[in-house]
Amino acid sequence: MAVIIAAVLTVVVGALGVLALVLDRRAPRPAGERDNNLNKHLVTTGLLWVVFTALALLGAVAMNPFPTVASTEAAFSDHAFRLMTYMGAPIFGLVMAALVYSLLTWRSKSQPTEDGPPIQGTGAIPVIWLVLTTALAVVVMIYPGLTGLAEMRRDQTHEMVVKVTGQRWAWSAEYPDGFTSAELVLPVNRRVKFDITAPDGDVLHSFWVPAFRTKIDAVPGMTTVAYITPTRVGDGKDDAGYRVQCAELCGLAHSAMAMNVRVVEQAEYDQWVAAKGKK
Ligand SMILES: [Cu+2]
Repeated sequence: MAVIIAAVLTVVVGALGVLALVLDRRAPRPAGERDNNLNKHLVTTGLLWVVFTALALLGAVAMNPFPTVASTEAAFSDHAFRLMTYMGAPIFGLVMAALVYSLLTWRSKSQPTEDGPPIQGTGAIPVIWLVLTTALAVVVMIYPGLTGLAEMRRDQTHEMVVKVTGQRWAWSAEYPDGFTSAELVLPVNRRVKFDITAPDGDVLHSFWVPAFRTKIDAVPGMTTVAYITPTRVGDGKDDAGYRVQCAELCGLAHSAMAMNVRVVEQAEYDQWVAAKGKK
C-alpha cells in the first residue's frame, strides 16, 4: 500500500516536472543561456531519482524505529509516521538526485576566485514546485493529521480518571481513591482519562509516554485531556518506553523530568491501590 502511494507520488511529481520543463523551455531566453546537454542531465538525474527513491523506501520498510507498542492509540501515530516517511521518499530521492548529480557534474576543478552568477527562480519550475510542496503539506495536515486526531479523540468513554500534574521538574499522579503517587501505575486493558495540568506560575510541560505515543501539553492553570488504553503489561525499569517524559523544554532538569510507568494486571493494580490507600 505505502509503496504504491510512493510510486504514484513519484509519477505525479515526475509528470509535473516534465510539464514544468516543457513550459520553461518555451519561455524566451537568449541562445547563450541554453545548455546543450540539458537532456543528458535530465535523464541522468531522473535515473538517479528512481535509485534514491528506491533506496529510501527500502530503508524505510526495513527499519523499525518505534518503541514498544503498549496502547490502542499507538497504532494511529505509528501509521501516520510510516505513511509520511513513505510519502517523503520520492521528495528525498528528487532532492538527493539533483544535489549529487550537480555536485559531481559542476564541481569546480580549481579553487574558485569569485562567486558564481546569481540565479533567480523564474518561470514554471519554481511555481509548480511551490504548488506541489504546499499541496503535499496541506494533504498530510488533513490526512493523517486532523483525521487521525479526530479518530483518537472520538471515543471518550473511560473507566477511571487520573490527574497528572507536571511541574519543574517532576510529575505526580492523583488517583480516584484520593492518594497521590510519584509512579504511574495502570491496570492493563482499561481505558483511562488523563486530566493533565501544571500549577499556576509554573511553565509549559508536555505529558508524553513513548510506549503509549500520546503526547499533550501540561499548561499552568488549564486542564488538557488524553484518553489512553494500555494494552501491554510492562515496567519502566525494564523498558524505557514506559515512562512519563516531559517533551517540552522547560529548564535545567527538563531531560530528567520523568516518572516511571507500570502497566499491571487488574489484581496487582487492586493490591497496589489498597496498599497506597492505607498510607
Ligand atoms: Cu518539562
